[in-house]
Amino acid sequence: QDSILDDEAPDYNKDLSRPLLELSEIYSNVFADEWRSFTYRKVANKLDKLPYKVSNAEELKNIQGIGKSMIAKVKEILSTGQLQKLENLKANSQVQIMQLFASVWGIGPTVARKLYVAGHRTLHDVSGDQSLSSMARIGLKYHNDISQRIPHAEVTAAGAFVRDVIESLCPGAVMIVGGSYRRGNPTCGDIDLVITHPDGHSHKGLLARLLGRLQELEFLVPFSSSMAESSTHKVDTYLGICKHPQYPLYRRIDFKVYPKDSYAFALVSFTGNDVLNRRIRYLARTKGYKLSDQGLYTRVGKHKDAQASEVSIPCETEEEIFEKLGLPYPEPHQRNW
Ligand code: DCP
Ligand code: MG
Ligand code: MN
Repeated sequence: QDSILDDEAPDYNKDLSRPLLELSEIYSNVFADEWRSFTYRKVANKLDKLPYKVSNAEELKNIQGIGKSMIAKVKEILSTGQLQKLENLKANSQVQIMQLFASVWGIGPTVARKLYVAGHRTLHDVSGDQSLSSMARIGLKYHNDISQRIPHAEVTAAGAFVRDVIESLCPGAVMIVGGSYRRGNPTCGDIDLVITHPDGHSHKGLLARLLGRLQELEFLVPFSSSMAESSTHKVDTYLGICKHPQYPLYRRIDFKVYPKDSYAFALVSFTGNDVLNRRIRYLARTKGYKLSDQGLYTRVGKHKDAQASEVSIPCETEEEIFEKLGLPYPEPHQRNW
């Protein structure tokens, strides 16, 4: 069993994990093969966490989740220093262009392929395409800025900025910066905010007011689209672009507002990482539960598609959730699977 409590290991195996991560990106962006992409990323994360340098691929045989074909790939990297399959893909100009297109916020693999097929070869070409969604337009406009990683300190500052505004609009509301920031990563791809109010009702309608105020303060780029906004009875979501007044670059920011009953589940889900989420959701399934960002539900019946109960098992803290799943509690910095 993998220990979920391992502290971060130094980068002993970056030379092995880097090509696997690159393949993961290509599988997602070019082939829209999310399953294969995920498998490569999962194995790369595992290699990164090993407390020793792998010198013989056979050593990996006993690690759960590393199968024969991955071992063959590690073997190839160890003996030749590269992965021929990856080198071939990277040398292919269609692959390069589709990866570039798919790196734009608001452009997924399907649209990237469509744009390529329509004859576009550069981002400049793409910017003239009339079929682009409004999100893709914003994504293109800020592409250079939002492609940069965000230093930890800037995420802290952006979080504090939003927290102050929330406090002024809705005293007592709670906001936690989740995602890679909460896991302690030195840089982040975006800013993930998870918000609630402990009184159980004041969170309602908060997101719209917050977004309005943040736009007035010119922290948020005014932008709305059906891709950026969604609401269910349990969660209000907004995906946007922001800029802290004291920093030069525009950044991607995600807002999630939950009722208090779901907050602990939302925190687990939006702290991640994604590999941990899949893992604990799978574990929950094997124990007769369904775990989501909104709750932990008991399944009625044994079948794979068995209905989940309507009402969640109450958990006020992340600790309680891990306890219900029978897992030791991992601190956020121990969730870099
Ligand atoms: N998440 C998930 N599955 C996905 C995407 C996200 O479970 N396919 C969860 C886990 C992530 C969290 O949401 O940790 C935030 O998503 P991000 O895409 O912002 O990822 P991170 O914050 O982990 O990393 P980054 O630094 O790239 O933003
Ligand atoms: Mg993030
Ligand atoms: Mn995010």
